[in-house]
Amino acid sequence: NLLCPSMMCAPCDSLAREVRALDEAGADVFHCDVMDGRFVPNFALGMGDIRCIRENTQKLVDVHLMVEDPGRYVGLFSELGVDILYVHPEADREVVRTLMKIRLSGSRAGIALNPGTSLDTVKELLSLVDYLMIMTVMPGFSGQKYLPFVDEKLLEAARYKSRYPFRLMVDGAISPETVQRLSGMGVDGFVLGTSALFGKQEGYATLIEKLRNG
Ligand code: S6P
Ligand code: MG
Repeated sequence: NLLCPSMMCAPCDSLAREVRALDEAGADVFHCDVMDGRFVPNFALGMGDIRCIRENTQKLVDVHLMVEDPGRYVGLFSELGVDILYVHPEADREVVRTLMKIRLSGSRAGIALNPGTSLDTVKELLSLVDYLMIMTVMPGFSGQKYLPFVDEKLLEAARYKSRYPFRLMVDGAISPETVQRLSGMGVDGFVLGTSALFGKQEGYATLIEKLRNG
């Protein structure tokens, strides 16, 4: 399982220190949410934050672009040394070109799908991606409730794994119980925010260890 702390949920006093603590505690991928106030009604991490995260870990760094026309920004993020770039097909009329551009830039390509987006509309993209991230909340905010109707899409996505080599990820309201349950359904990676990792009594190492070993 890939455990991916959602860095927009990290305490704000020292980003560099949080990154090093999460790295040491066993995090696999640093998940960086970027929002433009248009595709979603909110703003999130900026270039300076992502640069800081990149500079403080050797682990994988992903950027989840919740922006209109994400293809315009591929160069910007690949120059920062981001390992995985997620785009929303809902926000991109040229998504095939964008995914090819991401791979050409040397990063891994991912698509993120809103809860209401059917897999049927994107199955043609599955041979072009290394990661498929299914949103289990509407993108834009942390601290929301898990949308149970997405389970059916997760089962369907897991079946596509036998045909395409992508990793199946989930993002939104992922609790320790959800990690257990969805692992059993074939999910490979989990974005961890306020429901599983941040603002808890226990330290990162304990929480991550429990999430890994149930
Ligand atoms: C939501 C964003 C997510 C959140 C994450 C927070 O727009 O893409 O990555 O940061 O879902 O986790 P939680 O447990 O607060 O929902
Ligand atoms: Mg995200």
